[in-house]
Amino acid sequence: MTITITAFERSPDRGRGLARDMRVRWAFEEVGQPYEVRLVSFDAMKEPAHRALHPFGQIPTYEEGDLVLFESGAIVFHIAERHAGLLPDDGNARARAIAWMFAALNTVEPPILDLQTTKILENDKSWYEQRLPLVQDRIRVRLSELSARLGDADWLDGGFSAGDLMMVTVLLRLRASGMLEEYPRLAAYVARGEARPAYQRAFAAQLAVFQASHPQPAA
Ligand SMILES: N[C@@H](CCC(=O)N[C@@H](CS)C(=O)NCC(=O)O)C(=O)O
Repeated sequence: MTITITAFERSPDRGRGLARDMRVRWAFEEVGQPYEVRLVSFDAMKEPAHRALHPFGQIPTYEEGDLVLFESGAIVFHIAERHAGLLPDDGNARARAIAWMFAALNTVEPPILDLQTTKILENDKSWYEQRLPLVQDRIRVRLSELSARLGDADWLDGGFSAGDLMMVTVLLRLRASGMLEEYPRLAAYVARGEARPAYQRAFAAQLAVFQASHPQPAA
C-alpha cells in the first residue's frame, strides 16, 4: 500500500533538513520503505482538507490506507514498530530506545525551540537581551547532561536506534547557533548521524524539493 507523507512546498529552512518531514524521510530510508510526498503550501496547511489530517495545520502527516497520523515522533515510532532496523528486538533495549525518542522530543527539543522562538519572534522586545542568555543556558544544561551520558559511545544505548534518529534531528536545529560545537562529543554524534547513507538519501530528497522551487541560474 502506498504511504504518503506531507512536507513543505517551500521550506523556510531553504532545504537544510530542519523541517520535521526530515525525521520521517530518514526513518523510511533506514528501514528501506518507499514513500511518496505531497507538498503543501502554508495556506493549504491551514485549510480544512489538511486539518482533517493534522488538527494543528502542520507537517508532517502520514497516510497509509485508512491510517492517518500526525506528529513526527508518532510517525517515526510507527515506522520503527512496523519495520526492522530502528528498534532493538530485546524488550528492555527496545523500551530504552523509545525512552530516548521521548527524551529527544520532550526534554531536549523544548529549550531548543524556545531559542528559535526567542530569536525569531522576540528579538524586538525590550527584554530580549536579558532573556537570550537565560534560554541559551537552559539548553547548555541539557547538552551537558546529554554529552555526559553519551560519553565516548557512538550511540545513546548500544546500536543506532530511532532514539538516536530523533535526538540527532533535534540537535541539528542548534547548528546555526554554534552551541553544538561547545560539546565536541555531541557534535561528533550528530556528524555520525549525518554520515549515515539513509540520512544522506533523506537529506537529498528534501533538498531537491527546495532546489526545484528555486532553480539556480545557468553559469
Ligand atoms: N510536534 C510536531 C511539530 C510539527 C511542526 O511544528 N511542524 C512545522 C514544520 S517543521 C510546521 O508545520 N510549521 C508550520 C506551522 O506551524 O504553521 C511534530 O513533531 O510533528
